[in-house]
Amino acid sequence: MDDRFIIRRVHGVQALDSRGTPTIKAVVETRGGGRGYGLAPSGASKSSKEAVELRDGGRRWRGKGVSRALAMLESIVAPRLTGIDSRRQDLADSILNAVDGSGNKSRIGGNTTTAVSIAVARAAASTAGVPLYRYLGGPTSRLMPVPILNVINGGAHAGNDLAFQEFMIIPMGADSFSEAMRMAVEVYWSLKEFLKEKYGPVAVNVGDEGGYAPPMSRVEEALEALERAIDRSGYALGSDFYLGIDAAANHFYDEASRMYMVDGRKLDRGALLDLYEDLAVRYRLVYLEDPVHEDDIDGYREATRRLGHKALIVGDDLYATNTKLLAKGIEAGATNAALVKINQVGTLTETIDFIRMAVGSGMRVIISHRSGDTEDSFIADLAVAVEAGIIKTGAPARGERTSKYNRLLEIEWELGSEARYRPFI
Ligand code: 2PG
Ligand code: MG
Repeated sequence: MDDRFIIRRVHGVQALDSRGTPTIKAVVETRGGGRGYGLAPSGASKSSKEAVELRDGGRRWRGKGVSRALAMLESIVAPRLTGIDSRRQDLADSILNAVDGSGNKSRIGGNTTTAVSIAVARAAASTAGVPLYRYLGGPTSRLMPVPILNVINGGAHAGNDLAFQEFMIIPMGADSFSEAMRMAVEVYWSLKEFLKEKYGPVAVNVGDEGGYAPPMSRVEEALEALERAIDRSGYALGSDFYLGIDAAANHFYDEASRMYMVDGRKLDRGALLDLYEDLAVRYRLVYLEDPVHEDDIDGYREATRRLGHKALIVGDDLYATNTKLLAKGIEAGATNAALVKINQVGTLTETIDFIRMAVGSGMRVIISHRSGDTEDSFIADLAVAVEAGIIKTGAPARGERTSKYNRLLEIEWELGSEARYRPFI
């Protein structure tokens, strides 16, 4: 047995995410001198079905401290992981689930399990002396993801009146990842100029994911601005670029009236789907995430029926990276794509199981950041490892977003002529 891979130490320190909220950084060391870390991100527009973050409550950090989670990590998790082979990700993750025992990670915290699970994978890759995407994906992984960049923020991520949460540009016409990033950044800059001219300097303040948060109140204004920015940069909407939306519809759904509040109007589900259909044609939307409330699986199916032939209809809050929820979605024909966020489920093994199930059913998968994220670039390696072909990780601004893009640029350089880039629609 190769005991270089044996875990000799696991510990955690408190870190901060991009909103200043405490999070966990786990560190795993192996006997062979390998070392891996992992940082847990944190969402703002969460699904009700996500793994539960363990927070202290009380006054300090306004209740958001992680000292209890760190204590659990040191006292319960570390002793159980010490001595196992770091390449046994399945074993490490099943130990995390066993010591948690709650079914939704609420005892030791999904923030704890996410950080530790990532750290185990990195420790094994570092012991083996191979890049993380190679360790996770093997020698054949070479597909770089198409980036979906959220450049106008609304909903729960910004202080404006836009109902939809994310307005995204998709540099589909590029022939490599690095070209895609150049094109996207040029549009991001043109957008800044356009917004400044039209709405004044206040319009180019950025939201949680690095996109601008202009004082707009109608969703069409945001799409119009993206179209103008693409045009100004000398690109064509519908070939070089396409557009995408994460509606995050939970956040503008009114439970009492069962209506959606968009642009100052109350829309029932049918009218909301009509709006998407109209916008999809006019603004070349090929990506629509969480178009309806997370409990309305029929609504997702209806969106897929109406728009699925030309756009990815993506389940985020609907699935919460959970295979049980995905199985229901597959059975119902709810979506043709699924978003993947490791901290929604809390371990890497469960995340990979989710990806396998989704891809096996014919869905596309999109590897995603969280609105509260960190400098940990794990999802960049994951996207290449599983050849997801699509990543969603914010605007090309703010370090917690650029860390993912910069890691992908590095991976593409490492892959050299082996690297591939493919439009997804
Ligand atoms: C989403 C995400 C990431 P949050 O809804 O897709 O963009 O936001 O992390 O706040 O859930
Ligand atoms: Mg979402």
